[in-house]
Formats: sequence, structure tokens, C-alpha cells
Amino acid sequence: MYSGAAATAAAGPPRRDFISVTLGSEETVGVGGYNNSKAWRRRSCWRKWKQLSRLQRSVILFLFAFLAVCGVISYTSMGEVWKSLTNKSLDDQRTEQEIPRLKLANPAVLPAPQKADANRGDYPELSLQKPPKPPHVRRGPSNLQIKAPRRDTKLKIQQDTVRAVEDLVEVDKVEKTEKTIISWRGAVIEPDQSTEPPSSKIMEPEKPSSVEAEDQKEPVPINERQLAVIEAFRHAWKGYKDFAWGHDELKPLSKSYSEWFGLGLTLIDALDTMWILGLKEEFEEARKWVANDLVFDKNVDVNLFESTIRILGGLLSTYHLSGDSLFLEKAKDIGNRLMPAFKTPSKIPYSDVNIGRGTAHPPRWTSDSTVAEVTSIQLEFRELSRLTGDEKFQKAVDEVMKHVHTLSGKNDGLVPMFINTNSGQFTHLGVYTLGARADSYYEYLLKQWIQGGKKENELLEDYIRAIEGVKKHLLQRSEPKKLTFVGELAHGHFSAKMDHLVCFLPGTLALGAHNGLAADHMKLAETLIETCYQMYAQVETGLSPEIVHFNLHAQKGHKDVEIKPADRHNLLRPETVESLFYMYRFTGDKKYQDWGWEILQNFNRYTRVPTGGYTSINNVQNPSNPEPRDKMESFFLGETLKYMFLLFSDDIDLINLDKYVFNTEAHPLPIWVPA
Ligand code: DMJ
Repeated sequence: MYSGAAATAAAGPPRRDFISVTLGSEETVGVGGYNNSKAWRRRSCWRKWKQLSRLQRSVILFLFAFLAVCGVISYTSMGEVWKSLTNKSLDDQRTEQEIPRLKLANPAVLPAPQKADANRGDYPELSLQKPPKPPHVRRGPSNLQIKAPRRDTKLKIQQDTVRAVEDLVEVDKVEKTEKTIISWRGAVIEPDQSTEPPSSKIMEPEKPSSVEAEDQKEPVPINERQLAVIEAFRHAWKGYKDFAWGHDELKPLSKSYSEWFGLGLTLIDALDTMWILGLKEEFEEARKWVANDLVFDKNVDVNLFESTIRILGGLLSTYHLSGDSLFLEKAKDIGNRLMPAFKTPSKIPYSDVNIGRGTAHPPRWTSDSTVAEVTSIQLEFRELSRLTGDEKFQKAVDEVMKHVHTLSGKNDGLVPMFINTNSGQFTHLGVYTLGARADSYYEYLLKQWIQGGKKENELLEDYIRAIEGVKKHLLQRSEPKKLTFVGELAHGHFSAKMDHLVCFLPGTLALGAHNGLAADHMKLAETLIETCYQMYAQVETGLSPEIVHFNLHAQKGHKDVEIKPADRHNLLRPETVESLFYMYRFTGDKKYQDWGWEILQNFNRYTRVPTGGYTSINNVQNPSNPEPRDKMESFFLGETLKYMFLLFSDDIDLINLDKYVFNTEAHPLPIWVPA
């Protein structure tokens, strides 16, 4: 140690060597000159090692061992990190590629109702996914259908939103499980949601839905089939204008008109159709009539249900689409004049009201009203309350629903067809149908629930129970094609009779599934719409009769559909086309458009009157003489042609079904809390 220090000192400033191998021996100082051969170096190192003390050698060995262990550990953990990084990026790729495909197999069916907002902040990337845009503001009929984004872009946005919402629902599931009191196959109701309709909160009158944010969008060109609908509408309108202007219905063969209420029923029913079809001139002309000639102060009896769905509904929807207060004023007027109908011992309204005298009464032969009539006026009166700030309209119709909810005499949610205005009880018990006199009760259960923002639990419960009742009691399959149809039940006996009116059901079921109800509702909708289509396709004119009877047993030479002589008329009804529209909107399956196109062509073939207008016919089984009836129902313009036009459109914002709910006469009313 010492000699080395001396040598170092002699060589200049001290060096910071670690070990004493440089310390003084002859060999280390290079006696005999420089020798850098491998053998010399090996020998020299070994000799140096041997010269070290045991302690020095142990320290060095320990250091080597320590470094070696550290090296092994850090190599292993780096490998794990690297491996996980590699796997993660593969997972990410798979997520991007596969999840959209898996989750969006049925993209238009939205997930169960949820509250996404609470979690949004935790997932900042989700805020990049835009929800579907609100409907385009349409201030005039001419730009209506030419100012909306293309379906594919919007569908993509909607799909992204569905995916984002599904993710949020997943994350939110645990919390929700604890809070949820009713969970019926996807329809989730929160315990803190009131079963009370939002009526009590009505304070301020609301604006029309068209007065929301303006949103410039790419035009969607009108296609050939839509043009054919416009042509059909113009032809029908020409007949009405030439021979029935200002009257209720056109009689196209006798070139005259018929009066029911004397309130220009066809004109009012057709207002929003003209708006949607973009028929500006026709709309303006009709508006003038409403402004100058529509007078409700008349000594005339009107049917509460029919005037509510056609007149009140038509005026309210036209107000929303156009933003023109004239229509709201008229709606208020007729709404007020209809109110005496609710002055009954039971609060179940009478069927008829004299809108000039302010008196109401049941039909002459009974004190009953039909169940469909008293339970299918709610969308309109509730909306009138919301718009005017006057609760009385909503109170009156909500009371009816609450009362019907509690009544006995139902069969697994299925209701009888009559209700007594004195006792408030169902009458003619034991007969159950989804057709005439009961049909729209079921439709309005679901639609009121949607209109009110999916908060009114009793409505949803009654709807779901009723659909279970339909499945249990009314569904059968026909021969030979095994079509699923909805029959009727009379005192325990099944009848294979189905009204064309029942064909509203596939559309309603599909709407429910779209709003989060069970997927099997959609399955049922798909089977039933096929049946409704066959009610047209299996008939000689390609037009459905009013009522069909299905064959339950296979018989040689017999089709599924049998028609009785008394039932073979066609009134230009909308229900099948209505359901085709919903089915196309929610599935995008073009076959529904093709079926609708066939139906339109057959209306043109067998019901079009050359001098203007379309007519109902007496015999759908005789193509050479379908026996025209000489009447064009107002719902042909209010509903049938409107649903045709919407069916052929690929613009999901042309009356967006997350913003609007159609009343039973095809008049769109805004959903109060849009999806
Ligand atoms: C329309 O007035 C309505 O759709 C109602 O609900 C049933 N009947 C006709 C159309 O068929």
C-alpha cells in the first residue's frame, strides 16, 4: 500500500483507482517492459486475484453477484411491461374493429333507458361522440325535405352514440342495480321517477318544436318513390279542391262531398302532410281557409275521439311544424269546446259533444263509450296543456287513464271494448280484441309513456302486461304459410278473425323496442308485419280487405287468408303502411319499402279516380270491378300517403322518432324530453 502511494505521488496528481492492483510490485510497475500478450494478461490477472485478501475477494464476488441479480430482475420486469404493451395495442385494435360490428348488429334499437350524463365526465373521450342532431327546423314546407343530412352519416353518428351509451350503461350497471325497482327486459324505471305525469308542473306555455336551434344540413334529394307519393297526393288534393273544398270528405265519383262534422276534416287532416311533402302552394291555400273559414262555433255534434285525433291533433302538429300561431289558436278553440264531454258522473267522457252549445251526450242507444275512444285522446289534450299552460286538458284525460288502470275486468292486461260513462266500469265483459274499439288504447299506453319522457310507470306497466296478454291469448299461426296473426277472444273462445286495424301493432311494438323494451317485441313486430303484408299479397287486387279470417287447418287449394263477403271492402286505411314505415326506420331493411311500393301501385291501379281523388272500394277480390264506393276518407291524406312518403325516405330526421311521437291519426307531436 505504501509503495504504491509513493509511486503514484512520483507520477503526478493522485489517481482515483479502486483496488490495490496498481500497488507496488515489480510486475505492476512494468519491470521488463511492456507486455500486453493475452497469456501475460491472464496470468497477471490471476496472480493479482490471488494476491487479494479473502475479504477483498469476498467483497468483489458479492458485488458481482449483486449486479447479476439486479440485471436478471430488471430484464424480467421490462419483458412483462413490453409484453403487456404489445398485447394492449392488439386489444385496442380488436376493440376498434370488432365491437362496433358486434354491438351494432341491430343499430337502430337503442339500449335501455339510462342516465349517461352522470358518468360523462369520467370518460372524456365519449364527449367526442355526438348524439343525433335535433330535427331540422322547418319554417316553410318548401325546404322541408331538402335540408337534412344523408342517412349514412347520421346513422354513423347514431351508431356511435349507441355504442357510447352502451359503454356508459355497462359502467353504471352496479349502481343502477341497487336503485332500480322495475326492470322489465330492458325497460328500466328509476324509483325516484314519479308515476305522476308531469302535468302538475305545467306552468309556462311552451314554444312550438320548430322554434329550436337552426341547423343547416346537407339536402337529401327526394327519390322517385317519394315523387310518386307527391303525385298521388296532388291527384287526391285536386279532387278535394275541385269538388269538396272546405267540406269533410270528397266523393270523387259523384264529384261532390259528404259532411260528418262540417269542419273541413280532410283539409285539416292533410295540413301537416302537405308541410312534410313540401307542397307550399297547397299548404298556403289551405292555411287561408283555416284563417278565414274554419269556425267551431257551430251547433253541431262531433265525436270526441274523431275530432280530437283528426282536428285537434292535426292543428297541434301543424303548429309545431310551421310555428304559425294561427294553428295553436284554433287548437285551443276546439280543445275548449270539447271539454264538456268530460262532465259525466264517472269522468269517463261521453262520445259526442255539441261544440256550439257546449253540451255532451252518449250515443242514443247506450250510455257506454268505447274504450279506444276514451283512452286515445290523451296525447293531444296533454300537449294542449303543455302549450297553453292550462292544466285542465291534461287533468281530464289523465284521470281517465288512472281510472282505467285500476279497473277490474281485464284479462292479462287486455281490456274489454266498452266502458260505462255513469258507473265508470267496463261493460260487455269477456270479449278481447286488438281491432276496432280497443286498438288505440294499447297504442296510446306506449305513446303517452314516450311523450312524457318515459316517467309514467303505470302506462308502461299496462302496456307490457297487455302485450304479454296478446302473446298468451291472441296469437296463433295460420296454414299453410304459418303466419303469426292476432285473433280475438270471446268468452274463452278463440276466433281467427283479424281486422286490418290491428296492423298498427307491428309498428307500435317496434317503437317500444326502439325505446328500450324487450327485443322479443321487435321479433313479434317482424312476424306480424309479414302477416299484414300477406293480407295484401294474397288478395286478387293486392289490397287488403277490412277483415280477414285465417285458416287454422291446411286445406288443399286454400290460402292462409279467407275473406267473408261482408268484409271485402278497403277504405284506403293506413295501418300496414304505418307499420312498414316504423319497420324500415328501425331496421333499414329495403323489403319494407318494396312492400309499401307494391301497395301504392295497387292503390293507383284500383282506387284512383281519373278526374281527381281516390275512392274506397267494396271488393278487393275483383280486379275487373273493385266496386268503387265513392268516398275518400280524410285519413288517406292525413295518414296513408304521409306514412308512404316517410317510408320511402332515407332521411331519419324527417320526423325524427326520438323527437316526435305520432298520434293515432299520424299527426306528429313533440316528445317532451327528447332522447
Ligand atoms: C284513423 O282514424 C285512426 O288511425 C284510428 O286510430 C283508426 N282508424 C283510422 C284509420 O284506419
